Amino acid sequence: MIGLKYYSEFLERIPREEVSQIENVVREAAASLRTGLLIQTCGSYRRGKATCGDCDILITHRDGVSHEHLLFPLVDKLKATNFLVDDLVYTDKHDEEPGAHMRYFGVCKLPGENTLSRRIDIIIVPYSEHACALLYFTGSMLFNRSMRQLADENNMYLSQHRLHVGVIRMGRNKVNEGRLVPTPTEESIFQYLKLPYRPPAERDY
Ligand code: DCT
Ligand code: MG
Repeated sequence: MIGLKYYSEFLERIPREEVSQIENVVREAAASLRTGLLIQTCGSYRRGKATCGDCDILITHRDGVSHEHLLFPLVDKLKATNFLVDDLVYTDKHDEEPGAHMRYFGVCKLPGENTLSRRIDIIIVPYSEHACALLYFTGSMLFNRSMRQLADENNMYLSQHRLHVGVIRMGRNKVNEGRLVPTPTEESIFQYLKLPYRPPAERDY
């Protein structure tokens, strides 16, 4: 129903300047709730595209705890100013699979008469998962698929949460989960996969 309500608006690409304005609204609201949050717009925006289909915002905190219990107050704050206008997915991590990210997928609109309603995704992750989440959320989808396949072929497991090495598979089943390795940066994930680092702009496929 929401897709139909905004059908023609969602067909419009978002100029990157507007994505950056949307990011700033979220940044200011988040900063009024907590200090020191890391807020980064990922997806096609981070890959340097001139226009984006939506706004993919990743939030974490270096101290490893201040990201907790942030999503609901942040969404409330953004609704109070009528920036968020409709919800699509709004979940606490306990709702679905254990350890799933806190996420809000919805619709936002910058103030003004001539602004369009835009799709916005906000994901909040613990700092230990930041690099894997950043890599995933930056995409592209095709690039993610290739990275995961390469991980599989090298007895590893890569997800939006973590990287495991020494995984043993029988066909598609994992018979041994292997070992979780620290991934402090995106570069570290490329290193495990023995790949030269690729900046976001070179991750379309
Ligand atoms: N993603 C993925 N697999 C999916 C969907 C998404 O790996 N099935 C990842 C890759 C990109 C990131 O999430 C954000 O998704 P989108 O916003 O759909 O893609 P985008 O590259 O930002 O493109 P768009 O400009 O259309 O938003
Ligand atoms: Mg996107």
